[in-house]
Amino acid sequence: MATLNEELFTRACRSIPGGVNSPVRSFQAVGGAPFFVQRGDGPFLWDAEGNRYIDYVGSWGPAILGHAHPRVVQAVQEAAVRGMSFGAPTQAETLLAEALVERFPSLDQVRLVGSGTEATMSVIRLARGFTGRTKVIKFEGCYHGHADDLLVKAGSGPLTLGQPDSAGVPAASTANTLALPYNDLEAVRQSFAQHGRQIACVIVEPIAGNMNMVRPAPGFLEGLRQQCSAHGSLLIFDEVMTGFRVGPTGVQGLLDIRPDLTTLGKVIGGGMPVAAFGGRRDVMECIAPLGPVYQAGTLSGNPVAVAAGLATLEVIAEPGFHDRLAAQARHLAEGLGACAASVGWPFAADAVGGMVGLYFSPAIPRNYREATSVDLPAFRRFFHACLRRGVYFAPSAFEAGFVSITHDDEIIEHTLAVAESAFRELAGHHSLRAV
Ligand code: HOZ
Repeated sequence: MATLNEELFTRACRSIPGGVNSPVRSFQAVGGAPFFVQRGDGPFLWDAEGNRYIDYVGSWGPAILGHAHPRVVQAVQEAAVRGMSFGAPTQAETLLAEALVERFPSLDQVRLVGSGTEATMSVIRLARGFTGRTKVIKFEGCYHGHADDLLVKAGSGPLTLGQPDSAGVPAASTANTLALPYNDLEAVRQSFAQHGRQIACVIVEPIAGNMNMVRPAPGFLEGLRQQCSAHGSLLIFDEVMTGFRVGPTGVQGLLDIRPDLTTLGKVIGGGMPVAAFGGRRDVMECIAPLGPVYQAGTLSGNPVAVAAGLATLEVIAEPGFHDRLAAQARHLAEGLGACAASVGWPFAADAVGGMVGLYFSPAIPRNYREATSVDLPAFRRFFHACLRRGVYFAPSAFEAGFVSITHDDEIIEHTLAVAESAFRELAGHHSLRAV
């Protein structure tokens, strides 16, 4: 007999393609039906059947304070009673813009939009408009939203579904996109040598989080900065995932590198649809109404969403927030490594700030090729073994994991006990198969 979650999924599939409004949620990569969330609180989710899960997806990054944080909920309620959307400026938008500009030294100005995809597609148009050039360098396995010209060797959902290049994207849309291997500075140098002054920008996830988490090699981002400056191209850090997540000023703050332009999202909306792009004043002033690069949106800077973002940024600005978050994520990553080692399973884990990587491979991957060479069947079995025991990791081997400030030591210890028995189940299954 079908469970309630299965029934809800079957029903959803009748009116929504694949039953979901974003593909990775469908569990297609891990098998089975997704659970339907009824509510969330702190580190927990409850599904429609009343099962509770410790959540390491965290809405794919925004839930840095855990679910339904009281200050965020209050801010949203207070904003909602004043009106949901005006399509006219509100002061709260300026406050959020100021909060971003104050914290990120590379941002002279920002524009608020509704999603990370809008931010990245707008920033590419801006880079092209400002430089008068057409070519864009991106990196294999990086995901910059689902705009046509960026769906080339893309990570996240396209990679999870085995379609890193999407159907429906005309060749002409990607003709000017150069996809290079992540962490390969030599390939970047060659590309600049070949295409020289045609390259408008280099866009990079400065810590990749959409082919699992992959750190930049020492000198890689510095090399990108140097190449862009030498050739008059703009360097864009896509910090939709990493901004406020790996530290208070993103990867650029951790490594002290100043990109020309930055995209932000996820945390800055506190769980509501807010994203932003920003950077050098001379570049940002090319956007309409000041300049010729057009960009707009009815729900951009939506007052209710902005209220959630502002409340979230206030809480994470409290002293010691990111140190605590990072310690919790490290506890998880080190503990998972120890659990796997205790049964001799080839596994590695890593953490930066509140972001974690779980790799079903003996070493931490450094690029798309290594990230996609992991043991997918083992990942799937581990995922389901954890889920059955009430721990929800991302249903894809190609997504980062996220810890919130509410994932305290007790929650992490409980997770590790679950992971230990999941690894034991994996090892038992393996030795049974070997018999
Ligand atoms: N592509 C998103 C993660 N990197 C998933 C978004 C979602 O399903 O909500």
